Amino acid sequence: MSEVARFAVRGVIEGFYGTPWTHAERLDMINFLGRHEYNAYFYSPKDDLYLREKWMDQHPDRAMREIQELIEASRKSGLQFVYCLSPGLSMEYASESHIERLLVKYRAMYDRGVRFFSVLFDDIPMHLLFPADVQRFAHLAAAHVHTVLRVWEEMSRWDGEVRLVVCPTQYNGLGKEPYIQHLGRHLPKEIDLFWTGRFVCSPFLTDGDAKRFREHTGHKPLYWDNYPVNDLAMANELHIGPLRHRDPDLWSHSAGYVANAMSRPECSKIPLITTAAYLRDPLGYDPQTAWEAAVKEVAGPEDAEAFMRFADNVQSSFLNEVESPRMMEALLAFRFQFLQGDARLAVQQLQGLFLEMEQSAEQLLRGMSNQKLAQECRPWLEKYHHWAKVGWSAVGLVEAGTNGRLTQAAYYLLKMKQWLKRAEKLPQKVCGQVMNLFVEAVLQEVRKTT
Ligand code: LOG
Repeated sequence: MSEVARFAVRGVIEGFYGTPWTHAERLDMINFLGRHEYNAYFYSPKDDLYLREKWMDQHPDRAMREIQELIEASRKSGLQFVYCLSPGLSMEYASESHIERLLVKYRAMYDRGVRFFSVLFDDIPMHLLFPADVQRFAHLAAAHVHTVLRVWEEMSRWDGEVRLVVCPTQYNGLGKEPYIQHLGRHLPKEIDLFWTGRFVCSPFLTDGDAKRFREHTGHKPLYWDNYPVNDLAMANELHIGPLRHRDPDLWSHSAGYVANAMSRPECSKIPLITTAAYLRDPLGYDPQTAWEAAVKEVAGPEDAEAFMRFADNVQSSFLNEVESPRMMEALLAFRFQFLQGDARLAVQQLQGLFLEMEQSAEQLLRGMSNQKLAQECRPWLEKYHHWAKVGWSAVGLVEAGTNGRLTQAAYYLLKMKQWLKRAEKLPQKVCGQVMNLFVEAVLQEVRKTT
């Protein structure tokens, strides 16, 4: 561990819903994580049947061979491979044979060299599902305590050092909710608890909340940060912006930090590089600087500038409400300049902006040196391109209209509407509401003058 990297666990979890990473993507990611001073990779794609729905069944031979390779690759990259199981959809906690089956799965990984394990109880019903459980346990937390303690008891007897982390069913909030308090207070301190902060996707992670979590549960939280993950309701957002709003002292109040990644591994690398910068030096972390460096590294030096222009319009998420700051500023300046200053210059400047936008879109769409990145971003890039065309036609319309060239204005109006239709057909989030508002303002002017 480098001297300045102070979070004890610096991990990435493949913990999203949606298409799991391929074996090649995982190997590449593990290598990447090692280079960026992460020290743990949590293997837990929600859609891998053998980790959740079929948690009782052994992985098919091929998957087993691949897992073996991942374990080996992790070791070489200086990472712990963390094997996670999510049995809660069908586990009868009171059943000793279910506990046995769980242990058989973990043991198979232990025999292959894994020493870090996780039991995930997230995203399952908050109540007990089986009559035998209802009879035996007062509530879900009691059943989970029983299960984890049984697993821990067995694991601790295996000869090597093992580590266990549990994801509670209630994994966000204040830490004083009855379920998590019960869980925390009945599990030994060396078992870590995952926590996503106040919310599933927490805009802020603070020292104060971490301290309170510890007071209530008796455990320092192991942060499971739901960024950059963009699954389910967030699927139209591409989380390529930098990590923000994580307190600089979090490392001393937590058991570690684990980022949940996107099902798009190449795109994930951009925010994950910024996260690595935060983990390395939380106090000195500057999102913008880290972001620019990350884009340069992932997009490559030839495409970095164009990609940064694009990314500037694809940065909003629960971490950041601001979208398209550069464009926003240019549009405000345009309005002012057009109405009260030099209208011709105003038009020229805005035309320049949309032209630059179109050129960067075309450069990136034509083919980037990082083809995988281009492919993963494609729908967002297309929308970015369409917005450039919308903007370009809108400026043409304003210019022709205010200079009395009505046929030309009609042509631009038509073009603008065509491109608008194409842009709006794509559900991906690009430019937030900024372009829609601009178009609306232009259309209002058109209505006034016709
Ligand atoms: C899941 C996670 C998912 C994420 C974001 C946790 C602990 N579990 O609401 O697998 O990727 O939200 O949608 C989750 O966060 N549940």
